[in-house]
Amino acid sequence: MTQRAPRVGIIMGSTSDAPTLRKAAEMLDRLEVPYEMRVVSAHRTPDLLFSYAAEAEARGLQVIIAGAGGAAHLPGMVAAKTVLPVLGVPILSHALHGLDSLLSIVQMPGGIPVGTLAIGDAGAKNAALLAASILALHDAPLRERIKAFRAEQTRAALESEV
Ligand code: RP5
Repeated sequence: MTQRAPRVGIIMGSTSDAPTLRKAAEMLDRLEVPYEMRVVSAHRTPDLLFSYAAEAEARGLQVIIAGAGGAAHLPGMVAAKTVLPVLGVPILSHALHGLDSLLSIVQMPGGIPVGTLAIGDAGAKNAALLAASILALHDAPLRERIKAFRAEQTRAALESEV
């Protein structure tokens, strides 16, 4: 985690989600976007969920990435309490391989949006990239860092050997 004031809040329903959400943190580190990371559970700490979401904007957060698995209410409930963009990451659950997480997060009623990413690591990585793109609308140096990441990815793909 960087020393500067966090612009992105990464929250998750359980410490068991941390290996997935670390993919988001790693990408934000790479793009030099300051973030914070903590466990906020819709079911186990509902009062914390409400206060975290309600206070996020005033604390300076600009995007929230919320990862949860199973009956994954966290992203939707956070979105209900803030107008900040909320990006939902479905965790790869054991019982239903993340399909439960995905459907819980993606099927929001009209009026309260959650930008839902892919299940698991790819979703977490892309949530960070999407959060960075949102911030880069008003941050030209960050936009250049995202472009550099894309260029590096392209170069690696072109130079890869099978
Ligand atoms: C959800 O329940 C969490 O997001 C996690 O994916 C799932 C299981 O949590 P643990 O029982 O591993 O703490 O709330």
